[in-house]
Amino acid sequence: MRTTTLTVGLALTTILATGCSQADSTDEDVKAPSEQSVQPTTSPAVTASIFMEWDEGAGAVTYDETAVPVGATADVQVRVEAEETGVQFTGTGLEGDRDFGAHVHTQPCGEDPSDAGPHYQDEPDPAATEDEPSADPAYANPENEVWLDFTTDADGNAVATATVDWTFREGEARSLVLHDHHTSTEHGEAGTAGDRLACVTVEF
Ligand SMILES: [Cu+2]
Repeated sequence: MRTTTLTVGLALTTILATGCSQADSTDEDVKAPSEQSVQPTTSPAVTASIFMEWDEGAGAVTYDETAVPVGATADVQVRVEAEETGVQFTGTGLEGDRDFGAHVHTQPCGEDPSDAGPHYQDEPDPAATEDEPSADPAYANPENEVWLDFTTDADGNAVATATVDWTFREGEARSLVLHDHHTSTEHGEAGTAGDRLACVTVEF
């Protein structure tokens, strides 16, 4: 019983607010679009998704419907500016008053929570393997990875932001994973945050 047709991965491309400030004179309406000063892309790229059970093409998947109910929403904004990358997560309809860990991972979401792969690292940990992902605080830290831990309010809403001084390698950062608790920084456990509760596919 899945009535999810319209909610699959609503990817909202950024809409630039052009044409809002030109009401002063009708004579100016003939100005060609090319003459308007459109700034280069400082606007964030936005991926807006609604959590659902796994299905082919799902933009956001829940693996724990108590923490992340079907119908909860995720909005991920990515802004690149002067070699810095800012990521903002906004969630609604999540379990209230709850801690979550959250990181950018390397693979898109899948049916299995592990499908999202390990964390994206700016400088990859040379000791990491497929079976033993990086847990060395020298690499698994919020400067070398993107961590977006948050705590929801009583209504299940949350906003988390992170800024790093590097940019993603294209095609190598492809999801945001929500975890069971805030992220550990201890040696051997650095970067771990418990079970994977949900996943949002994002092309960072
Ligand atoms: Cu993670």
